[in-house]
Amino acid sequence: MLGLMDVFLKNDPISLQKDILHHVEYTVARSRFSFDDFEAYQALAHSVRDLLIERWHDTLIHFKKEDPKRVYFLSLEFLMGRSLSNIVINLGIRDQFADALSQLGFDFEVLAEQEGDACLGNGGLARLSACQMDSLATLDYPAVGYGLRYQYGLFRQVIVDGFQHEQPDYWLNFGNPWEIERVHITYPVKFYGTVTDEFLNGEKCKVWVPGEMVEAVAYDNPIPGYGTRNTINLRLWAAKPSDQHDMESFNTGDYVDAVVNRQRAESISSILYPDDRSYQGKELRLKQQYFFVSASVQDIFRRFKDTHKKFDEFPEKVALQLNDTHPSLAIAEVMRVLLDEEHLSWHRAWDIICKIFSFTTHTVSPEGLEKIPVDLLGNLLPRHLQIIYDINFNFVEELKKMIGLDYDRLTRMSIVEEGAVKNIRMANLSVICSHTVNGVSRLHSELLRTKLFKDFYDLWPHKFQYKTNGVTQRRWIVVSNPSLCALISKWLGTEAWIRDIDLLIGLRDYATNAELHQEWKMVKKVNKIRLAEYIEAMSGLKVSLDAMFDVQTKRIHEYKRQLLNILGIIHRYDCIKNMDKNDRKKVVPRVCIIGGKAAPGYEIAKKIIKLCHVVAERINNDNDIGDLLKLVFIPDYNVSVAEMVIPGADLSQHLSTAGHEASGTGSMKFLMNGCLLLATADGSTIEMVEEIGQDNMFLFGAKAHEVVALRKKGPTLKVPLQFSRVVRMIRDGHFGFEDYFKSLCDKIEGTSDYFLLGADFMSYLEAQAAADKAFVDEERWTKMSILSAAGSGRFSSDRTIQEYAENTWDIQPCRCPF
Ligand code: DL6
Repeated sequence: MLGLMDVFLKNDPISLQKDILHHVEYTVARSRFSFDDFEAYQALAHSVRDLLIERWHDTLIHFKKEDPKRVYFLSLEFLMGRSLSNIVINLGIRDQFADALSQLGFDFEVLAEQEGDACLGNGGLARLSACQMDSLATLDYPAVGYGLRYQYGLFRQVIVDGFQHEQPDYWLNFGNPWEIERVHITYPVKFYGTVTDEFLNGEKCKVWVPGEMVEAVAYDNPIPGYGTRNTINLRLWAAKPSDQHDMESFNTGDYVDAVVNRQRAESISSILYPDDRSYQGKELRLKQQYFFVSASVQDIFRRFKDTHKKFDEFPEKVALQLNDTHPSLAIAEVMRVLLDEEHLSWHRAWDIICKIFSFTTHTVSPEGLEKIPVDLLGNLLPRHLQIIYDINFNFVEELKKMIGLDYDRLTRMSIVEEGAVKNIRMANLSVICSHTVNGVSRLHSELLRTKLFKDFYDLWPHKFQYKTNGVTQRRWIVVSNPSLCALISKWLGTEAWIRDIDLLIGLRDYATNAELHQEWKMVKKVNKIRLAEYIEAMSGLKVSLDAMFDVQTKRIHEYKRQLLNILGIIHRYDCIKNMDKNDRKKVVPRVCIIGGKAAPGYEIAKKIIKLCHVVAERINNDNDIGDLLKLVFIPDYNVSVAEMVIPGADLSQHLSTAGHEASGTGSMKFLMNGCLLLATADGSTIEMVEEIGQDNMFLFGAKAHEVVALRKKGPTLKVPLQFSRVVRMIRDGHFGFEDYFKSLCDKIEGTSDYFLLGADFMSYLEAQAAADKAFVDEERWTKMSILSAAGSGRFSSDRTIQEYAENTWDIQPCRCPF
């Protein structure tokens, strides 16, 4: 019988159409003679999914046969966005499907737009996980991703009168063709209860008698690689009531209450926490963490035990990657299983732990490190708390032997934080139990070694590494910027760069080629038109294509300094207002675009969004200004919006106060798309400058090592008059809402200017002026743009993943035969 692959090898559009129509009729249950774009999308997605499943099965069978060491990537967040376009490109079948569809009277791009975003994550960390899954599959690594299948993803941002409102994102409303529900792959997950000592074969052992049980059901999401048959699994867990859940209530006769209680079990996987920086000891959050960790660990043990008897082989077959501290309960859980269920000695179990875990932190600030109140943990997971205490006891005893009775240091390094509220420090647990601790850029790693984890670095320097983040060029060029993709392939004479991004460097040879310049500018123009149309459709604002499209899109945070951008815009507006006609002719027109979500409880961030709107309102309606300056806030910034905004940007801003952005990945997407960067020397930007050269980026601001000294200067720190003037304009009600913005202004004046907006303001304005100057010199700008893309190869997640595989996980590719 012909497999679907054979159909493609024959490149047979009729078979494809038949297949799509079959799904229209039997999967979507619409008449094949009458179906709309959304139904066509659903049918198309199911046709593609059939292909995906074939490859996925082959890969899983191949992995099972070869039994390589696998990496298990544990992450509480995956920001996948849309899947269709990415999948057909990775499978190499986009054009065949597009042809087949056009003969049916449908446009592939229009159907792709029907898909909603899977927003199962907040920001950088979550999108990084998605990019890394793509690279793991493409590079043929035997990997499994594990996470949570939230019913409500990240909130939708709606702007009402300039204020952010949050609406629930029930993304599963219209079904999700990319997941496969595995009703037979379920595991019980236990909570609460008590721990007792019992004797087994004369040995004392711990028995955890849980007070609540919930079922974890697997939903598999196949992730195809590009240019390979390998298709790996992202397994997300959903919570369902267990048959044994709260049997007490049934027995006591309150049937309705008992059913309601059972439903409550589902709430564990119902909602994603919408704050990407702080997690206050919430029981539900802890339950989510343990729920996905417990199910994943059971799954990993089941797979291992299918083919292995001896646990000494465990580290040869299993690498467990902790994506930040969110999954770090896995350490206590693996220990518990080895001790209490597999009855290994503490010594053997601990030896295994130290060989299998690696930890990556995505945080710079000590306040960002997770802590769990001991009372909360002890109540929810009593046995795990005991294990963590035991790990800590052994660690502190060893530490005393190494460093003596240095109580300050012992206190700092302990997993347990004493105080009014006693806490478990999840980062300390992760560092102590992992063989490798990774930062996400060189600067981040330096900050980890000298500040955040200095005590640990002094003890175990060999544990500390870094892997500068990367993003996948499949999503961020091939899918989102098809014209640039075609242009790059044409000039490099090959599509091989899609798998081997180092080839992009070849563009340098044509950086001054007039023909490439023409084509490069044309591609940018096409993308600017698309973005301008989106802006008009969304806000009614018409923007000039001749203006510089200047973009800052990312989560709204004080440290990311969207406020600096807005103050700069007010300054620009103020200058233009005070110019005579002749000077106005020299102004470089700008369309300033800002976008991003503020965590629902983050008041200052919400005020920044409102300020952006009131300033936009004033500028955009000032006829005296015209096309010289426009300001647009793009609501509900997510992966698909990013795919449209990034290719259309001329300039992108990355303004974090140096030393506060662990890496930054948005900048990498802009760079790959030939967008020029205006940035501080922070996170991975420092490495970008090294790749593309200082002349091709607009760098400004204090360096990380200068920031501390500047802060110390405090009240004696002089801020420029220009800065005081724009803040005064806000305070004086130039844009209205002066009472509302008072606290925002208070935050950036005098000693309260923690993120140093005032100190960096002049340098920022100078960088902006340099960008203006470069923009009017088209040839120079285009050359800089080509060199930016050419030098972006190092920032592919393929490079990051290869480094993890070789230096952290010790895994080998395992390629499925075609
Ligand atoms: O490593 C991915 C990404 C970095 O690029 C950003 O610099 C960093 O802020 C971000 N962190 C988070 C919050 N995470 N936690 N925990 O998304 O990670």
